[in-house]
Amino acid sequence: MIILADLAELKLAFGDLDEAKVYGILDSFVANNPNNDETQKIVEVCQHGMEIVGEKFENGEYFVGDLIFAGELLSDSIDRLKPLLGDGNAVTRGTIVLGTVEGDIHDIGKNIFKSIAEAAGFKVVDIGIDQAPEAFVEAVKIHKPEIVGLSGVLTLSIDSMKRTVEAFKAVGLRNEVKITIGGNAVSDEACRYVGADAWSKNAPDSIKVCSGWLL
Ligand code: B12
Repeated sequence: MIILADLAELKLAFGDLDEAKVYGILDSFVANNPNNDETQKIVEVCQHGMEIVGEKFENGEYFVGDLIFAGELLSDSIDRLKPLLGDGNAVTRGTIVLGTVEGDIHDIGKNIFKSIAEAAGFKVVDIGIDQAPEAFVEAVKIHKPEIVGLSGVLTLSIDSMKRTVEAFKAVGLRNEVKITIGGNAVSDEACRYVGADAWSKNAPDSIKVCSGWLL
């Protein structure tokens, strides 16, 4: 069972970039063998901790080096939790081509989405960060996925996402795939502007949408 006070402490430890404390709390969670829902909750709390990091960066308390450290801390934390997110051996539900759009090098959220999608039984073809529209088109031609996931946290990434969707239209592939966008910058309005089918700032929720598309 996970304890709410520990979750609050985890979020603060993340915001403080207190590595020893973060790992200590995570190790005690893992020792209690949380179920998939509880593990997703823990992932969400780590993500909220990152929001504190973002605020401290904005008000000048943290610098880019701290962001890099925060990124590594979150990635290592997800690695510790990954075995609890599922065995990934379920029947393959479908394929998702995933990448961070052009101009954006953030990949922590993308990697979390990937881990959760794989745990839910999807095959994920991850084409990496800073990927041009043409790279997504090429990957779709090769892997023939049902779904394309575009990740991006910068405000500028919304325009890259739009260019990517337009590239699919230009080669007649837009109606062959469902497109979901995710990352800090997405919203309902951005989704309409981009021409995507769905958006989410929360990986577990978006996996439910992806699963619904394949029913
Ligand atoms: C860590 C970090 C970095 C690290 C990234 C390390 C890495 N490997 O990714 C480093 C240091 C490299 C970095 C660089 C920069 N960063 Co930065 N960074 C962050 C920070 C602190 C956290 C981002 C993050 O990982 N969040 C946690 C993840 C889990 O959240 P998420 O991405 O939203 O993902 C979740 C959902 O959105 C969803 N999701 C994500 N992807 C997908 C995809 C699909 C398909 C779906 C369905 C769902 C989904 O699921 C995830 C899990 O639930 C944010 C602050 C913040 N509060 O977000 C700033 C932030 C994003 N960075 C910012 C900036 C300005 C920069 C730099 C320009 C800094 C600089 N001066 O050089 C550069 C950008 C370089 C570039 N061209 O991309 C700004 C962006 C401002 C803006 N509005 O555009 C922010 C908001 C900080 C700030 N408040 O100013 N950054």
